[in-house]
Amino acid sequence: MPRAFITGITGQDGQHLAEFLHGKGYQVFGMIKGQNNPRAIQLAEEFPYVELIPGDLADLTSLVSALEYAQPDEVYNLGAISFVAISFNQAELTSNITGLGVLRMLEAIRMVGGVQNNPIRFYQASSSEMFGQVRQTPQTELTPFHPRSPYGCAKVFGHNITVNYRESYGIYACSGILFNHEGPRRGLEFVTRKVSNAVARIKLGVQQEIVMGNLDAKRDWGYAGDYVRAMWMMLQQDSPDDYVISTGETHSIEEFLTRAFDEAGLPDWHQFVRQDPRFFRPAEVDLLIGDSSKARKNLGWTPEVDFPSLVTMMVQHDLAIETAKLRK
Ligand code: GDR
Repeated sequence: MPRAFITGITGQDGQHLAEFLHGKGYQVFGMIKGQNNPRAIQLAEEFPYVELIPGDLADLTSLVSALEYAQPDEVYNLGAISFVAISFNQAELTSNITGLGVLRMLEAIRMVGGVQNNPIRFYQASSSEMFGQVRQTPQTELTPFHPRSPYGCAKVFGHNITVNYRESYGIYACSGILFNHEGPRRGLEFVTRKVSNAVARIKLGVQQEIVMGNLDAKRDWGYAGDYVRAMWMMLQQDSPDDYVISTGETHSIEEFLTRAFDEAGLPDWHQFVRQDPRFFRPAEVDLLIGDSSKARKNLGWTPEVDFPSLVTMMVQHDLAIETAKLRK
């Protein structure tokens, strides 16, 4: 039975990946931080097959212990302070966890190594936020980085140190440059889920408006379930490499709003949306669109859920859960 160790197990991608790897016959270990973490209880109920191990990306010793215990074949580093907006207020913490956390994990892998002739394979969750103020469109693995937030800067460090440890020590380390990926498990702080959830609540009469930031930004939005498949595929190749994972389409926040309101059968969104400066960021990433032809060619990866289906999936999910809450 292959063994996988996941950091960021409580997040959207951690959950999708645990489910996917379990389906492939893996024994799945998830790292959980903090004392009495309330998400651990929730996770144990929903994913009883995941064995939780205490550890923290800020603490190298805990990472070494966790790897020694799990003895994984594959490590997926999805743990991060992942909300771009908060990284402006907590820049040092973000740099420590999202950036230096990658270095600590690579050092732990160097120390623990893996069983002989079967070295640990490492996946780093890199991000399209590294492209920031984009230097070319669409963005590929070779597009220069110009991050626009402390989060983006930390991800650039994580990406570069992953490449460096691969080149310096021969670690099987891959960096997946994933563009935005969404779904019903997305946290409510991210724009797509904020909208799908608010739309459901407006439809049911329990919310009156949505307060938002910049509606002009454009993102290449895919479905998280499709994207975790790409992570696994990267670690099954003969040699490690870096890959852009994206749909190749871009849509504005306004387009997302239009589709989401439409899906719920609500009138024009303009009358329900108010903009507030507190949701604007000190520096914005205006346009992202990825060219994932390398992943499509080398890994045989293709996304299965398109933009309209993604919006439908998220709005219908939120309508169902918000309706169930009302019935309680
Ligand atoms: P992003 O995702 O920053 O692209 O990073 P997010 O959904 O937070 O923002 C997308 C865009 O929407 C604009 N926006 C708002 N965003 C939020 N969250 N709330 C609002 O009210 C709002 N109004 C407008 C933002 O300004 C932005 O332009 C995500 C994260 O998952 C990262 O961790 C990941 O690396 C990248 O995607 C790929």
